[in-house]
Amino acid sequence: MNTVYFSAEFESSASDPYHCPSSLVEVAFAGRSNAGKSSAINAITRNGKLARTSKTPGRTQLINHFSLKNDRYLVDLPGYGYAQVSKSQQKKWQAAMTQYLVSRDSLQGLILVMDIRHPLTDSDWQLIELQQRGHAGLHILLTKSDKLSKNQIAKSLSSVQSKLSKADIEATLQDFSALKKQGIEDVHSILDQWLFDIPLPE
Ligand SMILES: Nc1nc2c(ncn2[C@@H]2O[C@H](COP(=O)(O)OP(=O)(O)O)[C@@H](O)[C@H]2O)c(=O)[nH]1
Ligand SMILES: [Mg+2]
Repeated sequence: MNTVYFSAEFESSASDPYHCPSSLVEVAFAGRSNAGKSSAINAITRNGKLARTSKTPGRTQLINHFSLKNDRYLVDLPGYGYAQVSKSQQKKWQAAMTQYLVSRDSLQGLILVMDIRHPLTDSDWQLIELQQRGHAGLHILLTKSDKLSKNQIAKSLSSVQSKLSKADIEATLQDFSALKKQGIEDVHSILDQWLFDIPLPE
């Protein structure tokens, strides 16, 4: 087990990609508001207070950087798909996400967090399209798996996998539960690959 994730520390909040810290290597987490993104980050870092979790959706509208060692970062992206967000805010989110996902050189991978009961909404697809335009890899967490039976989890995994394949999207996929602390090791090994197995830029 790589314990580096347990020492993650909050570094900065930015309202847009231009104000993000310069980073050598980072992996970002994205997902609909209330999907369970902050809870996933907290479970992965064993820090219940790192990314704020909330029962009220739509609160985190900033790009939050959490530092690991050697200029490696985990990044919490603003949530999306929250009905009460205005059109102009939606446009702003879209512009920021396009800039970040398509153009950020340090971005190695995107972890898309989706509620296992409501995967692949329109806004999830929108994000996948942006990821496809950039160079980062894609890993999908189907979270809140504690809400489903083993059988239902298997069905959801294969349904999402087949929709991605049909759309010609290359991604790795797993179920996850922040509540039951399930799937954490699998995320760690993806992060290990993306953050630490790559040659350092000169
Ligand atoms: N049952 C269950 N609830 C979860 C899980 N992860 C998050 N939640 C709940 O879902 C709500 C939204 O979680 P949060 O992490 O704040 O979502 P975010 O908006 O995507 O960051 C909170 O009430 C969490 O307690 C999980 O794995 N299982
Ligand atoms: Mg959150």
